[in-house]
Amino acid sequence: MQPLPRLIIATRNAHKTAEIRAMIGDHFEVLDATAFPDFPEIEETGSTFLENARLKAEGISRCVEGWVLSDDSGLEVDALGGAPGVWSSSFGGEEGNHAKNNARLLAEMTGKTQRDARFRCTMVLAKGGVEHTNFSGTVEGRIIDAVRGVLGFGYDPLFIPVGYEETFAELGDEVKNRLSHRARALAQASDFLKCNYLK
Ligand code: ITT
Repeated sequence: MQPLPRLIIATRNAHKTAEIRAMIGDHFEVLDATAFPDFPEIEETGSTFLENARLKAEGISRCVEGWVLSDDSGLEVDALGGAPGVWSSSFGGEEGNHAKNNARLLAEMTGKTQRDARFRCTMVLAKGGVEHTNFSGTVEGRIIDAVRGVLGFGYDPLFIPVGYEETFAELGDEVKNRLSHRARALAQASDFLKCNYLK
């Protein structure tokens, strides 16, 4: 049997990698930056998801052979003018602290009747330090007023996707990976790689 083509994900977020692997692991050997201790820490200085996704994909693809896929993602809440957006991972004051992020979101949403929100994911495919193409996906939903569920990560316990009555943290990966922002961006990236490069 042929070995699977390797796809490096420019992330240190194990939850993202697990979701991506669950969705395309039959077609690609999915590795992330945690498998390469020498990879640099990429500073996310962009002001859009695309700029940050580009920084991560281009930066990591300078250090490794083959295709690199980045994922910059976050939550946009209409009543907060699109916040936390690109600052989703540090909204609560401490990078990657999901409990603090959720606590701040709940505080900001207190008393708000407009609860519409969406997750957005932008992915960049790069090779040799150069972006080749990019893809985006969103999933619409609403923010509830107390955390529910223990599955997933980040803002999942506060987000109910349109058409459901449970949060992503209650629905779990099988449902989330069918309709999430990440699933929608990844389907395009995966089709692109399969059609153009992995014959
Ligand atoms: P990398 O930069 O290493 O990929 P990160 O977690 O810092 O990891 P981002 O800068 O893209 O990644 O920030 C993503 C944040 O957005 C994440 O920490 C969550 O707070 C939120 N987020 C993104 N996707 C999510 C999802 O599927 N479910 C819940 N929260 C999500």
